[in-house]
Formats: sequence, structure tokens, C-alpha cells
Amino acid sequence: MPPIGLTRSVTALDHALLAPESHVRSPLPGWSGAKAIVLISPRMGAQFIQYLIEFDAHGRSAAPPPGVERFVCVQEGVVRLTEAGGSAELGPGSYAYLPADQPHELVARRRSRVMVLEKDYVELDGHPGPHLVVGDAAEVPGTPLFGDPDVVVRMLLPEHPSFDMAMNTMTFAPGACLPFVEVHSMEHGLLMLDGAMIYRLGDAWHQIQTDDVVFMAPYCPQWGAAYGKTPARYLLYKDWNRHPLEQP
Ligand code: UGY
Ligand code: MN
Repeated sequence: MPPIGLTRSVTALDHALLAPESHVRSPLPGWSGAKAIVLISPRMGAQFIQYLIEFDAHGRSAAPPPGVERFVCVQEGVVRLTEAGGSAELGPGSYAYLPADQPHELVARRRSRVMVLEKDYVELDGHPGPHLVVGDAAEVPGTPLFGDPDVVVRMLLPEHPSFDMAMNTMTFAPGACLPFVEVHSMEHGLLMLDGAMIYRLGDAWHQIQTDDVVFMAPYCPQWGAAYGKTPARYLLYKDWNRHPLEQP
């Protein structure tokens, strides 16, 4: 527990850091045997929602609202995903992308923790909608960021224009950093999976560590460096593949 009345969590106009000590659980309509911790939402200016689900054994999901795509990533436990084409067991590190309006259900086989990200799907003329993706983050091949072997990007979703979001993991060797301070029109939802970093968000500097979630609004200056003796790794959402004038 942090000292009473203090937290590492921060909310600012262009970013937020949400540390586990600040989590507040609530029910989510239609979900059963599950508590939600809503971390990033339109109430802070985001165009997406990112929440953590804590399932009891046998807990079940509800469908997202119409037109809303969903990405899920299992952090702990085992969850069975069932959809029209079949079913799959998702353990830690497994993920699934469910296109908007595709019926599906998640059922926890035991107590489980799942990160969920949802947003309105933005169609692209001339392209069919995206397809279901199920994978394991550990099996996705990595690419060095701008040729730096100490910063490795794994793209969990296809780069195809049907997809209007990127979900990437980024792994930093101890001491490795982003090569420059990024400022861009896309927004981010970041979940720290492993290790610790010093992260610049706007004009502020934060320590971020495993299980922290960070919201970066469009144009929030951002930079980070891994510290400690083990690699740092995060899962990063980014809106992309769409003309900025056609974004919501
Ligand atoms: O792809 C990105 O925008 C990524 N490099 N940003 C980040 O890690 N904060
Ligand atoms: Mn970025």
C-alpha cells in the first residue's frame, strides 16, 4: 500500500497514468461473475475504452454495443472464447480481436484477469470488414524499431487496411529507449506488461511499472526508457490506417 493519501496515478489534460492502487471495481451490464475496472474512457477525452475484467471462475462476458470492435488479452487465468467458427482457450499472453457485431462469448475457466479494449469501428470504402484474429503474443515475430535491436515491436494484428487499429507489444532491453520524443495525431492506450520505465508524458516524467495503464491523448509528447535489470514490455493501442478527417 502507498502512504495514505498518496498515489502514483495522475490525470492531466493530455495523458493519464492509472496505477493498480487506484483501481475501483464496478459491475458492467450483461457481464456475470465479473468486475470491471474502467481505466481509459471517453470521459477523459479518449475515443476508445480500455478496461480490466476480473472474472470469477465461470464468469461470462456480454457483447459490446453495436458497431464496436473488441480486443482482449488474457493476463492471468484461462478464458474460453466461443464464436460462430469455433472456440479457443486463451491463457496468459493469448489475445483475440473480435470484429464489430461478431457474436462471441468469453467464459472464464477459473479466476482470470483480462484486458479489454473497445472502440467504434471505422469502415474503409472498398475494403471488407476485418476478420477475427486469435493469437499468442509470444509467437508473433519481432521487428527492431528503426533498426535498433534493443527495441522490438511485435504487431499483434494484421497491417491490412481493413484494420483501423494497431495493437503492438514493444520490448525494451534494460537502458533502451524510444529514439526521439514522439508527437502524433494518434492516441494510445498502454498496458505495462513487464519491467519498469521512465516515461515522459507531455511535460511530466513518470515512473511506470508492470500493470500500470497509460492514456496518451493525440499530440501528447511521449518518450520512454527502460530501467532496472530486466527488459520492459508494454502492449500499445494506436488508432491508424484511416484518413484523419474520417476519424471520429
Ligand atoms: O507507435 C508508436 O506510436 C509508439 N512508438 N509510441 C510509443 O511507444 N509511445
Ligand atoms: Mn506513439
